[in-house]
Amino acid sequence: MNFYVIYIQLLLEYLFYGVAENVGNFLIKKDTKFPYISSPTYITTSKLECALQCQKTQCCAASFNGATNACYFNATHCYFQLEASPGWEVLHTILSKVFVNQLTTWPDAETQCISFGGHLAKVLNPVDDELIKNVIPGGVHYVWIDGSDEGKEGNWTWNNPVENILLDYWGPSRPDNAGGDQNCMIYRYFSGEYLWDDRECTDNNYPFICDI
Ligand SMILES: [Ca+2]
Ligand SMILES: [Ca+2]
Repeated sequence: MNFYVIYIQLLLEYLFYGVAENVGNFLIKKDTKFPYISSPTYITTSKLECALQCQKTQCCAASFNGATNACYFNATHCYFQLEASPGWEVLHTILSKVFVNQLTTWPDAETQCISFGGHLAKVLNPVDDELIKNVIPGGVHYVWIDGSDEGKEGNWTWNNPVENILLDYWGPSRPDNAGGDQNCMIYRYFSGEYLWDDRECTDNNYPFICDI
């Protein structure tokens, strides 16, 4: 993989003094929790490699351009309000939510997440919910995540490791176990927002999100 490290002093200035401004291909909004950004790095890679490389170097958020495979990430500080310009999307990788745009079954999604060094994404707190919604590209209406009730109908848990599901982001009247065999969890776009639904685990139709 080729890496090009670019230090952009302007970025520091904007984050110290500006609220929101375009920097190159980025729109950076100041985050009051983290007063400055340092050592931004530009690489050319795929989105997954962008996220994995960001994760390896403990960056908190990356911006990825799908047209050029360019990846730009911050090595030391998280910017929850960092927004990408058109054509770019923001990956929050230290909090480990990585969208993988391959349509597959729930078990295969988990296998692939394991191959990346993680598992299907869990929602253990409201930040997880927000991060997942942030990494789902526009127009994608179904995305596998980790929950299932395969062990016992109606007993929903996170897997790997097994944990109780403490939050409730279920969609209207969900889980409904429609057809009698819906045992795997998905984020689904319900008229304006992403909420949980249960689907057949063998549906070979959905991208997924890993915790890596
Ligand atoms: Ca079920
Ligand atoms: Ca359902």
